[in-house]
Amino acid sequence: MWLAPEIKNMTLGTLVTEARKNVENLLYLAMDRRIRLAVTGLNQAGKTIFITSLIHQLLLGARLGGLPFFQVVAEGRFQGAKIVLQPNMDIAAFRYDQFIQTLTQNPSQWPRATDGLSEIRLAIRFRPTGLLHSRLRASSTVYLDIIDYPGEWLLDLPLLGQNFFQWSNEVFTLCTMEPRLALAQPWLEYLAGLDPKQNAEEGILRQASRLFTDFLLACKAQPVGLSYLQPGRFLIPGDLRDAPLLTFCPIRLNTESARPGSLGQVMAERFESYKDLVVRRFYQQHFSNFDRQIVLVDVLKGLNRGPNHFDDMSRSLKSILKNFDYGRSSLVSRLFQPRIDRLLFAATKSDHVAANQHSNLERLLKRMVMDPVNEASFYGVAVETMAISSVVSTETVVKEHEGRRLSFVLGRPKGRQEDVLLFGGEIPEKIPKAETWQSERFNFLEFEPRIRPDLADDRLPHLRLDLVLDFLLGDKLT
Ligand SMILES: Nc1nc2c(ncn2[C@@H]2O[C@H](COP(=O)(O)OP(=O)(O)OP(=O)(O)O)[C@@H](O)[C@H]2O)c(=O)[nH]1
Ligand SMILES: [Mg+2]
Repeated sequence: MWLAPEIKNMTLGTLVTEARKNVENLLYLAMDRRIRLAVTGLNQAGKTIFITSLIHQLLLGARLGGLPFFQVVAEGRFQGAKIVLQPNMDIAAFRYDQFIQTLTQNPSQWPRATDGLSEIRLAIRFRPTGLLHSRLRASSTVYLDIIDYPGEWLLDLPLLGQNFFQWSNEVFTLCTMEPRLALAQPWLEYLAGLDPKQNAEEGILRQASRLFTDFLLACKAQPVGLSYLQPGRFLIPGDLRDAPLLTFCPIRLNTESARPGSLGQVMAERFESYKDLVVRRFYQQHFSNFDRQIVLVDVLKGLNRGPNHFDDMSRSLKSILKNFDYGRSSLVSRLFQPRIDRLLFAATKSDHVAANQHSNLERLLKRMVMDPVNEASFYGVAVETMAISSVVSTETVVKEHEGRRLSFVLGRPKGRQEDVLLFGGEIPEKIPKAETWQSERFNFLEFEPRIRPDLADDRLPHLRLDLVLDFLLGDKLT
């Protein structure tokens, strides 16, 4: 009898556990009781802090009056939330406990950048609305599944729609413009000495991919900070460091095919293997079947870095979003092909600017994501945009200055020892034209977390996470 290799290697016990897990998941799905939330964002957009604060607000904030606009809470129907056993045995647990500890210790710190995949499942218990429901069941439970991952890996998704020839051409085109042009020189010079038709040798492959990786890392590093960088595992290899899968780079091929055993052909082969074994697998296992999505965007960082970077960030977001399935969801489609039917774009870290700037921040984000919003709305998806803050680390202080009332931000900028009062500047409501975007036009600072251990009310302060929860989950908690 033919058995898939992954089944052959399982013991009876594991098979039973897997089967039970699948039946359980199917049951929750059928009862519309399982929600897979896609938390999408480029690196450092604020995913880990958002997930941490979201969990914290559900576990604690709801009871402490921290979610006034989350209807299920406002209506007194929220009974509580709990972290429960996660669905997959082979994925690291999202370390909520560690992240909260890092944030609330004295001095408080932000958790480090993520370097692998992790997941968490929350059970949310509530009293359903409506007479019929209330008589049948005193309470209902919804399971919320969330995964966290390094933002760099997201940029691999667009590779699925390209072959090696197309991808190489795209990279070379991008490298004709600054800041990539200068940073790519050592790699491009090495490539100039190679012929794609020559025999492939491991030493050459390794050196070419090392120089290409150095180029990607230089593009990512401050102060350059580009986003559209692929393949993602070259930046955060996880357990694939030095694997042949990560030992290739774009090369100038004149045609889409090359002689077997040649440098060009081996590079193309490795690129395809990378797509199959890393990207497709990751996509199928973890990036499909979402019901709801929040896209976190660090708009302020984009503004700080200038027009080229802003475009780079927008391009990255657009090409990532093309890889998700959007559409109105019915019970049948939920079972066989779940689709995202609610999509929220959120400008993160809005506490970096004074409260009177938040509406402009939201308007600017709306402009940035106009195309994906139109596309999703066309398919019947409910779409929203908001300016949020997962963990508020500043205060807005209004002061008279030369006869005008101005809003300032009070907080401890990153790397500083004491609080400072800053006039953060104004956020444009439209994307500024490149010619009016002089250097240093925007300089929004980043802040250290500011969680006062003496606060009687010991929940993390946030901005609009209750509205986020209501939009993303509210209709499932009725
Ligand atoms: N002030 C403020 N800063 C925030 C907030 N959320 C995130 N940050 C800042 O943004 C940084 C990145 O946040 P993370 O949540 O680690 O970002 P990420 O998207 O998980 O990043 P990767 O793991 O690299 O993909 C943090 O270290 C903080 O400096 C917020 O709500 N307020
Ligand atoms: Mg992270």
